[in-house]
Amino acid sequence: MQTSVTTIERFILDQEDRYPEATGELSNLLYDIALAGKIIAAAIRRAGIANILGSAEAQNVQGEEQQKLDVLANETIKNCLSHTGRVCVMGSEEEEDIIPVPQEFEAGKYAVLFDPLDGSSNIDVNCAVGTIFSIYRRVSLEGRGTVADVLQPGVRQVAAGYVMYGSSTMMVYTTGQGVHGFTLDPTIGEFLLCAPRIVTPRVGRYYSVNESNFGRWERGVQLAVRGLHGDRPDEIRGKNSRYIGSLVADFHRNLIAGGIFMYPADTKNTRGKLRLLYEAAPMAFLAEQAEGSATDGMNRILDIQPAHLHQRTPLVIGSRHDVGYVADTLRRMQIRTSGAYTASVL
Ligand code: AHM
Ligand code: MG
Repeated sequence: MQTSVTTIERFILDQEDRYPEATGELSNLLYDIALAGKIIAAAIRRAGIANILGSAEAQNVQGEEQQKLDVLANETIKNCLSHTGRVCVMGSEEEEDIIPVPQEFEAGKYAVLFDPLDGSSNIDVNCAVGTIFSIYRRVSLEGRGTVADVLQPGVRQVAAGYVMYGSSTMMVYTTGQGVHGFTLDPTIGEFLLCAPRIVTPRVGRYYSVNESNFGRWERGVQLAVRGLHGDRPDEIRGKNSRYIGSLVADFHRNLIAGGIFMYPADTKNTRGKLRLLYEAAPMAFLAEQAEGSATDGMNRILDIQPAHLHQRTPLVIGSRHDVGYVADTLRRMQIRTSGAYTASVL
């Protein structure tokens, strides 16, 4: 039996030791999120037995049906973060407005955005789901946080990550010094370091996209996906298809094995489906820190200035070479349709 292990707490503290100016607040905030992840993981594991699956009466702000576990996960994260004095304001996929910390608690210097349980439609078929989080330093000077604290471009994130509830529970995060992965050992209730400094392959093995939307995509996207199929061997080597429909799980697989995940805009979701602030931006921070990249097709996700909390964006994310291929294809099509491109790309 292995007796020397690195817990997430020790790893975070060791990293912080390298920065004499660090106050420990961000470390503690990450540890608060890890605790929320453990509580949510325990609830998910019990879900089938306790028969608490199924829809709550409410719908969320996007008009989608909420699962009971979405509500539980949302409340758990708020409870774990509100009282610590480290956070001034939160934003959640499950709540229409920003969530300033309640008056009875001290307001801290961080703004936290989260998707409490992404991919929740997968829960009742026992597939992996996840919690996604994104942390910014506040920009307002005092008091409860404001909307300006959460509407910051992804490039200003100080930390981001996810907890994946799969065959095991994993927490993966970055504070801008690489991406690190931890597996929850349920016997001791601790996240243990299992993947320090994850680097994603430059060229991926997989492509992940909901192809039932093919007929609703613009032509450039259709061309790019055909290339990923292997129809354009002069441009890119064909890849294998993998799609769960759970961003955290699809992203995680591609991060480790190499691949590209896309959720482009289509005629139904004209601005894309995924949300910029608590889905695309944190994943983009992780992808870049793992030497991959993330765009909305052509532009870097981390540079987008958000206009509102639940803003959507197209997302193309993963292995650097493959994300670049999609951007090149879209650019070529754009030039072509504007008349400036003469060579055939079809
Ligand atoms: P959710 O936040 O309502 O759970 O939806 C987000 C999920 C992502 O996890 C996943 O990538 C995407 O929706 C799948 O969408 P689709 O079923 O249209 O392929
Ligand atoms: Mg979501």
